[in-house]
This record gives sequence, C-alpha cells and structure tokens, in this order.
Amino acid sequence: MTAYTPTPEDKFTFGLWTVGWQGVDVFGGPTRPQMDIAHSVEKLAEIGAYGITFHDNDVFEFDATDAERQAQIDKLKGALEETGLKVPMATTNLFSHSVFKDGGFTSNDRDIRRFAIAKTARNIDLAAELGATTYVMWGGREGAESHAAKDIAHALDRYREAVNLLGDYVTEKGYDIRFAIEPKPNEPRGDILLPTIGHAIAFINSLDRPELVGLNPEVGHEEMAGVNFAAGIAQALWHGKLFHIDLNGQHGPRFDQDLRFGAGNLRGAFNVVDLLESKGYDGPRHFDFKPPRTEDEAGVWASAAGCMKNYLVLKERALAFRADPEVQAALAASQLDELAQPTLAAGETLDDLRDASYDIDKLDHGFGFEHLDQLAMDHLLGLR
Ligand code: GLT
Ligand code: MN
Ligand code: MN
Repeated sequence: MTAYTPTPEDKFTFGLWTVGWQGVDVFGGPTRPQMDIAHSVEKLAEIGAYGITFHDNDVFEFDATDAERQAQIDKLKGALEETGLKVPMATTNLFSHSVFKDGGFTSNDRDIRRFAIAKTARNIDLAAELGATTYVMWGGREGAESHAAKDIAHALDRYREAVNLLGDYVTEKGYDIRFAIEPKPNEPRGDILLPTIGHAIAFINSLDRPELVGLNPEVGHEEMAGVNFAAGIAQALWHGKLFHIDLNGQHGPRFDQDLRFGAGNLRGAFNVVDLLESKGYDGPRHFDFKPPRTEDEAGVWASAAGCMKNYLVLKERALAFRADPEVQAALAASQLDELAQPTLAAGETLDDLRDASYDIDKLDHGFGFEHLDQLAMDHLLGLR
C-alpha cells in the first residue's frame, strides 16, 4: 500500500453512469456491454471508493414497472450493504428519453414540465431512503438551438418554479437534502440555461429558499466555456455554494470530453486540488468521467483508478507546496497576507484615503508572481 492507494477516508465517489458508460457517442453505438449495477458497486469498493451516485435510470429503466423498479433498487441496496459503500448524492435523468428533447423543467410543453417534476420528486424519495444529502440538477436539455424557440425569461421562471416546488417538497418531507445545480454551456443543447457557475449563482439568489440550493460545478464544463475552474469554485466557496463537485479532465474549449481526472489540463487539476485541500471543502471528491470508448472493462477500472491516484498525487504535491518554507516566503513577498487585510484600517473612512499622499514610485513595484508560480510548477513536476 502506497500513499497513492485510495481508501474510503479519501471520500472518492463515482456516478454509476461513469463506469457504466457503454461508449455510445454521436457517431457510433456501444463498444462495451451493459454493466450490472451490483458489479459496478463491488468493483468500486474493491478499488477503494467511498461511495456511488446515481440517476434514477442508472438503476432502473425509464419504463420499468413498479416491480422491476423495486427489484433493481433491492439489488443496489444489497450491493451497498455488502460493500459498505455510501450514496452521498443522487440525481434525475431528464435528458435521455426522447420526451425530454426540449428539456424537462423548462420544456415549452407544460405537461412535460409537470412530468419532469413528478419524476424528480419520486427519485428524491429514493435518494432520501438511500441516505443521499445532495440532489444534483444538471439541465443538459434545458436550452435551445435557436433564438425564437425559447423565451429565456419564461424558461427561467419555469426553472425557478420547479426548483422552488422541489425545495418545498424536501422541506415538507423533512428530508436532509440540499440541491446542487450543475452548470454547462452547451451540449447536448446548442445553448444551455445556467451555462456557468456565475449564471447559476445569480439564479440561486432569486429562489424562495436560496439556502437549500448550491452548485455542483464540473471541471470540463467550465473549461468548455474557457473560464478558470479553480477560480470559479473559489468564488462558489466564497458564496458558501460549493455543495458538491464533478472532477474530470478536459482539453480546453471543445466538446465535453469527460476525461479521467488529471488528464487534460493538469495544471488546472493541481490548482483545483490545492484549493479544495487548503480551503476546507469537506464534501465527496466525485468523479464524473467517461472511460474512453476504446477501453474494455479492464480499461474502465484502470481509468477509474487513475482518477483517484491522480487526485492523491496532486494532493501530496499541493500539501508539499503549501508547507515549503520557500513557498511561504514567496507568498509573503507577493503580499498574499496583505490581500487578506481590509483596505481601510479600523475607524477609517474613504476620506482618509482621499486625503492621504501616495509615493507612486514606491508603490510601482514588481510582485514576484513568476517566482511563486515556478515554485508551484516545480512541486507539480516533482522537482521539490
Ligand atoms: C451526464 C452529464 C454530467 C452530469 C450528470 C448528472 S449526467 O452524464 O454529462 O455532467 O453530471 O445528471
Ligand atoms: Mn461533462
Ligand atoms: Mn457532471
């Protein structure tokens, strides 16, 4: 056992849909057979995961009878009991069935919206039964391909109505569940509502129960939008809204790659781990990746194990970076401690600033950020 061997204390979780992805993409059908959910749970336990997450239709088919649904739930419960794996999060599939082609909560068709809320409420009952405390809302189909097809203001009204109703629902039921909205800019829709962390935070602040709703940001989704993921989750933490996280890899703005964590933007991954580990994020480290369709089942588990190993390696490097005396000196030279101090001293007003004199020649200094960043790079590369 090395420092990079995951254990349940590391709180690594995986969506059933990740290791279970059969490789269907826009250009081709499945390259792997369907994976039995009990098998997924057993293998994830074997490689050191803490828990699993699921959509309703990862467990049972969309058109399952009540008996079929229950049989699958019982199978999942059996595997969870046998392995001790937890279910910290669950979510609803409001995107695969063709009825959701124009979305669920924001479909132009009112009855589809009503069905989407009912489907979600029913799966929230199951989530609560399995002990989940976070319920994710990824609105991949909530959007449009063309301008006139969607009145954005009305769609946001309907989105808000759905989230408010579901907030009332968990409150009335007394469930210990909070919601986490997962932003994404596009794919599968041409443009998706709540495309980034910032859009979603603004939306959350318009809800009836904003305290019940936070975010589930995904690395690749923000990077598809060309923004800095670590900076985005830093702001989410600042708002108290980082309820959950989807870790994976992405090579810049292009289609959603869902690579294993650490693949793609490795420096970005280092920054994410440094932030999570240094700012006290204590939720699960959840991987939402897709083992490439080139892989057989052995490749699926190699890919899943790689997510966890890369996290642990990056954690080791990030902790060493923060503990390095030279880094601490560089942080001080770059005035990070000064940024933490209020700009006005106690009792001062803006008048004190306005009337003060400033020695611009003295203020016009370098900040030493390149030296600091190279130290981070040296730690990431294992040179220190
Ligand atoms: C889907 C999507 C993910 C979301 C999942 C939650 S499902 O695979 O690509 O980013 O997190 O609904
Ligand atoms: Mn994704
Ligand atoms: Mn995701």
